[in-house]
Amino acid sequence: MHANNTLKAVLFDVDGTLADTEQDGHRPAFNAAFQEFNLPWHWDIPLYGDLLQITGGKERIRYFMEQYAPEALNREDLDEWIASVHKTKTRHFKKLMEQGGIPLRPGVKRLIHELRSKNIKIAIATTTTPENVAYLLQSTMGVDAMELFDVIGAGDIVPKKKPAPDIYFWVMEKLKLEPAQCLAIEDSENGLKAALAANLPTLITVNNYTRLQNFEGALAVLSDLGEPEKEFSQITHNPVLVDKHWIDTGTLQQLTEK
Ligand code: XBP
Ligand code: MG
Repeated sequence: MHANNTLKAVLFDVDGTLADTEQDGHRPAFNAAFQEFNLPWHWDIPLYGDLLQITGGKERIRYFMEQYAPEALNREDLDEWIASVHKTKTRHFKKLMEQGGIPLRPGVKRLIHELRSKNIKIAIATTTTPENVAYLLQSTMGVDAMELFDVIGAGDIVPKKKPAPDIYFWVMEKLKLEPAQCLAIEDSENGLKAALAANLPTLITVNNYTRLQNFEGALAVLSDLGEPEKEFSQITHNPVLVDKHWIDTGTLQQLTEK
């Protein structure tokens, strides 16, 4: 094992990776904001799947308008207006998280605590609004959940969102670590592109919106991180994962040594 290849940090994506927030969290929050603004827009489950190709909520609203409501683009205060619709969406997302309807995905909580106990750093690298990260983590892991993370990179902190690698560069700079010392966990093709462009070894856990996407270049593609009582299924095979049924720190270390 090379000294610089020892796993020092795991960088987690949020939406779709920590929890299935897109379909039942962000999507209804966007729809509630549209209603509050008296807009005749409704993002159903399949449409939202298409819109997910655009990362970032404000960017997604703009893209939707370009495709389906171009007349609404003519307003002079367009940027501010989109920002205010999006702010309303964030308020609705908070309410949904407080109701506690969206659990963490299998293995997430266990792995986070295990990494902490082994002194491996943990970080967040997401395009979502920073408040959303707090709402999700606090509703699922308690009021002090944010303190578990060494670095949180979120939202507009870098101008170019995923699939650009910028958020990963930002997080690694804060961690003072090189890509070979880190591992990213993502759920989507856009997320994988961002992580690979930052030279990060990347593990994929898929969800309903992403399972048919292209994950070439990933260390492995799994249903989820797995638990001893709820084992993951493997979608692409990696020799390290033969006879493995859930992801633990040792397995992540082995995956990065490959
Ligand atoms: C997911 C996103 C986000 C969310 C919505 O990013 O693209 O935009 O869909 O959140 P990731 P905001 O998987 O990297 O976390 O409305 O706050 O942008
Ligand atoms: Mg994601």
